[in-house]
Amino acid sequence: MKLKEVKFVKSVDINSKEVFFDEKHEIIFLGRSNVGKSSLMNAIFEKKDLVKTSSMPGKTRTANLFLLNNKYYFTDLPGYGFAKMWKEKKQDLDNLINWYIEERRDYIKSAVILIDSKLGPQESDIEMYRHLLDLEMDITIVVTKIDKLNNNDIKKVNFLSQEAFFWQPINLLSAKSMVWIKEIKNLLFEKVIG
Ligand SMILES: Nc1nc2c(ncn2[C@@H]2O[C@H](COP(=O)(O)OP(=O)(O)O)[C@@H](O)[C@H]2O)c(=O)[nH]1
Ligand SMILES: [Mg+2]
Repeated sequence: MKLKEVKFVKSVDINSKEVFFDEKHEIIFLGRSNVGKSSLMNAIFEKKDLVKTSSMPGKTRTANLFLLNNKYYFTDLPGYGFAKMWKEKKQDLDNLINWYIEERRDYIKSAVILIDSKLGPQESDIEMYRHLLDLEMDITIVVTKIDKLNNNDIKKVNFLSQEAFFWQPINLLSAKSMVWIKEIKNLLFEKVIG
C-alpha cells in the first residue's frame, strides 16, 4: 500500500457507541506514557505534528483515530503504566484501553506495543502483551528511541525484549532519526490490508 492521504477523524471514549459498527481494519498503538507512540505515528504518516506529541506524560485521554487512504485506521491510545497519575485516573485510562481493544478486536489487524529502549520491557508491557495474547491478537513489538543507545546497549535491549516476548521478532527503530521507519511502515501496511 502507498500512503496517499491521512487525516484525523475522531476521538472516542468509553461513552462512544459508533466504533462498534465500523468494519474498517485497524492498527492500534500501545505503550507506556511518553514511550513515543505519537512520534512513531507521525513518522509513519510523514507528518510533523498531525498526532500531538508531548514531553509531559499522560496527555492522551481518548482513543484518537487517523484514517489512511479513506480505508484504514491507525489509532493512538492513551499510555498505560504511568505511576505518578492519580489511581482513579489511571484506572479510567486502563479501562478505556481494554474496552477499546475488546470492542474492536475483530478489526484490529495488529496491536503495536512500543518499548522504550532505555528502559527495556517493563511489567506493564508484559501484562499488556499477555492480555493481547489471550485475545489471540496479532502483536508487533517495537523498541524505539534507539538513537539514544550505543550498539552494545541496542544488542542488550534486543535480547531482553526477545526473552520477554517469547522470542517473537523485535523491531528496533528511532522515530527521531527515522531509522527503520520505512520497514515498520511497510510491515504495518501489509498487516492492515490483510
Ligand atoms: N530521542 C528520541 N526521542 C523520541 C523518539 N520518539 C519520541 N521521542 C520523544 O519522546 C517524548 C514523548 O514522545 P510521544 O510521541 O509524545 O510519546 P507518547 O506519549 O507515547 O505518545 C517526546 O519528547 C518525543 O520527542 C525517538 O525515537 N528518539
Ligand atoms: Mg501520545
